[in-house]
Amino acid sequence: MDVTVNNVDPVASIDGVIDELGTQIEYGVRSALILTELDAAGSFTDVGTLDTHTAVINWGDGMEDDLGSVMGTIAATHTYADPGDYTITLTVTDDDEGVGTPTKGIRVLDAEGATREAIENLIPLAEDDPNIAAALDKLHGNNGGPAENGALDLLEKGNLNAALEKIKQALQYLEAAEAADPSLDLTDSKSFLALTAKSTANEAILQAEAAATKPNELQKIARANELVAEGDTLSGSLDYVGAVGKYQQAVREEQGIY
Ligand SMILES: [Ca+2]
Repeated sequence: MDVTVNNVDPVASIDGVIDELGTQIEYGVRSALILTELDAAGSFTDVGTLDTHTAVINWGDGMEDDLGSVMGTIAATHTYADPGDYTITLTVTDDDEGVGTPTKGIRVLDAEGATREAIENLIPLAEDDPNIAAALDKLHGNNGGPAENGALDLLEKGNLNAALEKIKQALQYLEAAEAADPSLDLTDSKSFLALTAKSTANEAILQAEAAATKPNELQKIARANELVAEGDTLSGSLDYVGAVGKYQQAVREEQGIY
């Protein structure tokens, strides 16, 4: 008697993508920032309990990571260089060439795009809250009127140091809003603005790296990278204002190099 044993494909899922501050990235809800790290987590099951598996994650930007042999869970890290909408595809393959290929769409923004998203998220909260309205004013400049000197305008003009000063001031107003209303939790907006500032600093460092030729310029870039790391430590302990101050210092180190 012939017995045919059919392989069953692995059932895989992308369980989440989180930014450096631990917030879930969800298309249309929370975007990611270029030049900051994202962690993707996945998992899979296979009714063929003796099957072995390999995994590849494709980030949708022309890059993929071969994760090799995997057992049940998947973890991978990626940094996007350019803004855009991307589809992340996880491919889990068993030893009989059965595959599971879940996908997840995400939006990745540059600092300007992220500032726009932060503004959109804060507008509904600003109506009855003067502190949030003041934060919006720092981000948008002239709050809804002709663009002037908000963070968004300054980023568009390439005045990164002044833009980060405005983001820092916006964060201070958001903290004042929370202090005035203990039921208010603006953590998502605050961490998003901190990552926006970090992305700005990293972009300045990249540009400086491309232009630097002199030893003192390379020294400044090294110092800027240290400042970004110091900022990361502060934002990790929820000191977003302090973190943006460090990212702003990092931007200032690069002034004159590019
Ligand atoms: Ca199988």
